[in-house]
Amino acid sequence: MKSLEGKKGLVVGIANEHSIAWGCAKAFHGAGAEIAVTYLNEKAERFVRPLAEQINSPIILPLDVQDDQQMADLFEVIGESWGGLDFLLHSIAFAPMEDLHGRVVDCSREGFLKAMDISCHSFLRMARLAEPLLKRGDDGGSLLTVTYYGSEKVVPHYGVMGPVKAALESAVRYLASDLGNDRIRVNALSPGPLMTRAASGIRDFEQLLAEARAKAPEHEVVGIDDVGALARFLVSDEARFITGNVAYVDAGFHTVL
Ligand code: 0WD
Repeated sequence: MKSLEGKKGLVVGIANEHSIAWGCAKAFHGAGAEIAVTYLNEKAERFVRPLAEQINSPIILPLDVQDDQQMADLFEVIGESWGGLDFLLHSIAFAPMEDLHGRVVDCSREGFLKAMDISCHSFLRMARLAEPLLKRGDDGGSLLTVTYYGSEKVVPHYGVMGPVKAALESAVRYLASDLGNDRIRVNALSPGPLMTRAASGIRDFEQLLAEARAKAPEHEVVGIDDVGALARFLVSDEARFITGNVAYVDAGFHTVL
């Protein structure tokens, strides 16, 4: 039997075939899970729908996490169609370019709040809506988000996303504590740098990739399938005692100076 056979999961954050969320969705599907997929807007739908169809997604819906009604509708459809949910992946981030490209000390209040809202608080909102659906299963369920090492150390040009990811990682620990009694597990994946649309907003990203390859103990950079493999394990029953973690998949980069 495949490790996720019979499980149902929601994947938020596929923009195109380079997205980390797509690597995870493929891994979940390959392990036997049924996957609901969202796309940000009409423009994104063009790229996301064909991918969702490749993995036979029975639920393909729009979701801009800033739109509370859209998020409520999504979870309602999931509840009606599936009667429950086993896991979800939140793989989204956003910061306005002018704030991302400046010094953190100059970041505007509006930019900071928007980055926090989309990249961090949206995970809490999703957890709250998912909670009653996850509780319907015998063994709780699992929530995953995606963070980056720039939360911990100052990474050139990561800017305001550093403090935002630090808040996200802390939120993971508090959510794990809040939801643990219901056996709902909460973890963050922390991949090394990967060339995606989100990454293209970071200045000198090529340099970050080169440095990761040069310094990481394994002298490699990871791909979306490597992140997918970790995500597949973390949402599986085999990971039932793993919660509140930041799980690195970065060829060891975070361990070296
Ligand atoms: O090196 C990297 N690429 C790393 C990314 C290393 C470590 C972590 N991450 C994180 C990112 O910070 C993010 O949290 O992984 C997550 C996924 O990012 P990604 O796969 O690198 O990037 P991408 O394929 O662009 O997916 C992020 C998507 C958005 O894409 P665009 O390109 O349109 O910004 O997040 C989605 C959107 O699809 N997104 C939203 N979804 C719903 N509502 C919203 C929103 N308001 N804003 C952005």
